[in-house]
Amino acid sequence: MNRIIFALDVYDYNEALSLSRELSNDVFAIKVNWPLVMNNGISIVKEISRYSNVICDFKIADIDNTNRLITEKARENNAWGIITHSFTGRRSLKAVVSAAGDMKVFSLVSMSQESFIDNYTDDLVKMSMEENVYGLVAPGNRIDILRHIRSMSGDLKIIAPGIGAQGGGITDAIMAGADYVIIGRSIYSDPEPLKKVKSLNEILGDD
Ligand code: O7E
Repeated sequence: MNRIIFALDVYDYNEALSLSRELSNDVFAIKVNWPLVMNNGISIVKEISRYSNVICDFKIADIDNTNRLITEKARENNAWGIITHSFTGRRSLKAVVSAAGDMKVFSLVSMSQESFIDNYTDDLVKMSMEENVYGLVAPGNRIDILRHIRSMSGDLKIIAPGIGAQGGGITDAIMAGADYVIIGRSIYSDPEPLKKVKSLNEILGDD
């Protein structure tokens, strides 16, 4: 069992593929964000899905129809999961959930940096639960907020960024209720990414 979601925030095609191949057995999923897709196109999602679960972090935050169009592209390219904002409201969130099919939908309810979303977190958690998302994105470096979100969100999966480069501790985040931790720079900027992942898994007691 692995609880690390690797944030593959690089531009380069060869680097992305080689990191995906190298780390896929030791992470739960690989999160793909705009930098990689902007440089390589959406088909990079399908390529990486040959090695790992892929979560498309497209930070979807638009009207229902545009959300649907973006979600369908992720699905077409074999994504395992998709991350959407929820502050855009119920109609937008519904569009993602309905277009996602079997893909897991994660709704962001609080960021790893202070933001205006903090004023609405409770409402966003409630709405996300009512709309049957699979999980939430909550900050792994703001432990009180993470703990609060965990207490509200039943058995929804929580994935938590903010570990390492943004100051959060991996064990703290898991203890506060994260099911998975999202980690980017601390892994891909390390001279030995695989060794780094293995050492993080060891800290968590995961193999
Ligand atoms: O700081 P790093 O390098 O470990 O990377 C963290 C990753 O999580 C990076 O891809 C960033 O875009 C993402 N993230 C946050 O850091 N904070 C958030 O609040 C939310 C996300 C995220 O995944 O956004 C989903 C909308």
